[in-house]
Amino acid sequence: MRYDQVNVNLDEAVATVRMSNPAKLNALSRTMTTELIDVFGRLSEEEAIRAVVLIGEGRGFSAGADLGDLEEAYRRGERPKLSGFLRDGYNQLIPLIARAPKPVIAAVNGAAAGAGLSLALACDIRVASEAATFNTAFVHIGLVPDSGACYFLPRTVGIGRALEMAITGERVAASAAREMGLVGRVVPAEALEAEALALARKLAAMPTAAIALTKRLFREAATLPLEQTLEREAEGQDLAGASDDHMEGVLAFLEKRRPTFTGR
Ligand code: LHQ
Repeated sequence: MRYDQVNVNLDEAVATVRMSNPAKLNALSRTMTTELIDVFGRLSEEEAIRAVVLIGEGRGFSAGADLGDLEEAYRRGERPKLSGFLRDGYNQLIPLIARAPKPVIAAVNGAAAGAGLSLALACDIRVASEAATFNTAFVHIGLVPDSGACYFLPRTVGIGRALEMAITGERVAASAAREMGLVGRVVPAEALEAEALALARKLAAMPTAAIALTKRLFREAATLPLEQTLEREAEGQDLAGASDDHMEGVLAFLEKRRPTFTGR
């Protein structure tokens, strides 16, 4: 897989996806967004890949929409209708990440702003460098949060903190992000990639099908009443219970040995 602004490294069952436009802190140009859609589409389908790490090249994770893309229109005084831009771009990408049938880890190496923060939020686990910062940014250019931020941010940190972040647009440091549950762990900058990879390798050796079902159940449960959630869990347990990994997990436990999971 060769791209202009994304690098993909495959290492056994783990894929590392590196956004690569460091001069602009990996702002999401149309090119990068299109490439990420292609990458996540392929990685979702690829059964041999059982965990994905998303990281940025250089000192930024992603500064959100590449404001240079629309510069000419703005300079001409045009007020572009942005919905098409979103529908064709981020609105394709975000569900691909959130619904990927395998865990996706955001390794937040630096600034995550605007749609860059949304990208991190769409991932299942966020590991941050001590140098990472988080800001919704949208308000500073007179926009509303997009690319899933309205969905994921309140669900991740609660509506109070989410609104505070969205309305003030203030940058949140890694330690504060950890305290509010925006990221799960914070590690020294130089250890970030190794830590994220180690976590990805660990997850890639776990029951991938059960992880994929868990992701789906959690997303669905966010909008369902209890009884329907219980029913979805029961259906999910039928699927998980029929998996090779369920059989292997139970037998390994009974036989007091380490399980070998295939992801199926
Ligand atoms: C950038 C960007 C950037 C281009 C830094 N684009 N070059 C938007 C529009 C349309 C449709 C609908 O959806 C959206 C969704 C969105 O994502 S809106 C939000 C867009 N993002 C922002 O407004 C964030 C803008 N960036 C910043 O506020 C800062 O750069 C942050 C806080 C991310 C980092 O600050 P610093 O660490 O101080 O870095 P810097 O500002 O010096 O940036 C470094 C370079 O990156 C600089 O270029 P230069 O040539 O001067 O070195 C910036 O111009 C460039 N850059 N973000 N989004």
